[in-house]
Amino acid sequence: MSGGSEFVVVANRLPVDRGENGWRRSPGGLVSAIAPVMRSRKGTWIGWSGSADEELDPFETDGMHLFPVRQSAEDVELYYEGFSNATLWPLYHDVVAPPVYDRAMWDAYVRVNQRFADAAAEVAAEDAIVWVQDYQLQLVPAMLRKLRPDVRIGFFLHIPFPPLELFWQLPWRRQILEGLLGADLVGFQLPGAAANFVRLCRRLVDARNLKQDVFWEDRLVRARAFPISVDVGELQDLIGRPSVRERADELRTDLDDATILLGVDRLDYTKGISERLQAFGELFEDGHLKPGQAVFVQIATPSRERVEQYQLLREQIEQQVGRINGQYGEIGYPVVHYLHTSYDRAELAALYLAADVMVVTPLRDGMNLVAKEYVACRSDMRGALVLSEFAGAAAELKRAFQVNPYDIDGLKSTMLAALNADPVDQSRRMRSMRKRVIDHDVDRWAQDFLSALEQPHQLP
Ligand code: ADQ
Repeated sequence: MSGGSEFVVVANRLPVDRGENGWRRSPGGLVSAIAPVMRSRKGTWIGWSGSADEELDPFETDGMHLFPVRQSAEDVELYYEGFSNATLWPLYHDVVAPPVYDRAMWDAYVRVNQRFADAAAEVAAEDAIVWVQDYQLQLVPAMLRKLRPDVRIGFFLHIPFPPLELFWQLPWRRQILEGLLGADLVGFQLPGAAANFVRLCRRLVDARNLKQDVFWEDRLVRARAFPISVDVGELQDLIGRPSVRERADELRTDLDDATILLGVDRLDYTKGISERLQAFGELFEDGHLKPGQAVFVQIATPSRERVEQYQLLREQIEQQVGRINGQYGEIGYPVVHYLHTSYDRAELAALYLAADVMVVTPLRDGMNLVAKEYVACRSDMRGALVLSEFAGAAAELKRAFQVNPYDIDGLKSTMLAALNADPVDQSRRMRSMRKRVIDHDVDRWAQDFLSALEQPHQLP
């Protein structure tokens, strides 16, 4: 049986949040890049509403058809907090925390992926394009192909894809790989991740390949890199607003015109928050900085708060901030301002405008949109970006002050270099990074992926 949508997006979450006056489109580049495609192609977005045990009928909002998939509280615990965020997330991020291998979590992952695949099979029109998003849904491509061999299936992984030596740990490695191989096109952030995938296909399931084309069960599966980006138009609009500029000035005044270093992250152990705070604290200890002269503003969005590793991280960061302020701050001059909260886009844009140095130091990150957002906001060609070599964005933002976040001395000297860079150097670097981000925004990412997916697809 086929439904009526020629274009279907399948993602763990629906692209909407519940506000006081009903549903609102979620902020973020992915939604704004896909929304126009959804409208022009009669698209449907399949996903979870964010509340457990909620039974919702399909509905329409902002010109998008939404098809909710129900999740029980147990599914949320085992499939989402469990297999997705306690197993796959750490495993795919270089095992920076130990992954949990639990059979009940795996069973829930299979069950929930099947529910998403069934929903996609129900709503997709004959020969539809179905675009599956991210690590929570890696089994959906093969499950959907079984139900609906007529549809064209794309999959995009937003996080890193690990090298074979790490992926091999996963007790269900073959099932995950075969799940992905159900797609016609498997997209990654970086060419290295696509290469990891192809190597795994050869070693784990004996697939043949020609460069990044994999031949599997009489089909061609293409692996390609599509580095994701930001909605440059939205950010340009925000920084053009007088209210945002006034807010940036106000932030600078509130911080006594100190030099501002800024971190903006989900509170996640992959983001390297603790390493950057340690390095910053030591700059005071060494006498390179004085209280009142420089401040670190760390914004940390609450994230995955029911997963144990995240609770531990929160305690660790809060203690560390307390220690640094206790040791190096003075009355009226804390050296770190830590805010555990989520902000709206306008406030974030004001923070980006106010920050002299943006510090993005993940231990591993698929891309990292914060780095690109900062660059997109600095049309004044000011500001400096300190960027981890282990963020996907480092492959494109070559003129950032790049750093190995595990190297605390390296972090210290790189932060100092960024703080002391002369305006001409800053502006040269910013100009080159902006060119890349403006030319490769999130619309281009979506178009590149979809045109590759729609290319003729015969076996040679
Ligand atoms: P994330 O790990 O969530 O994304 P990132 O790419 O930096 O990381 O995106 C975070 C987004 O949330 C940004 O748009 C940022 O502005 C926003 N944000 C962060 N803190 C916020 C706060 N306090 N208030 C409001 N908004 C905040 C995953 C992968 C990344 C990949 C993206 C997209 O882990 O590697 O870049 O998906 O593919």
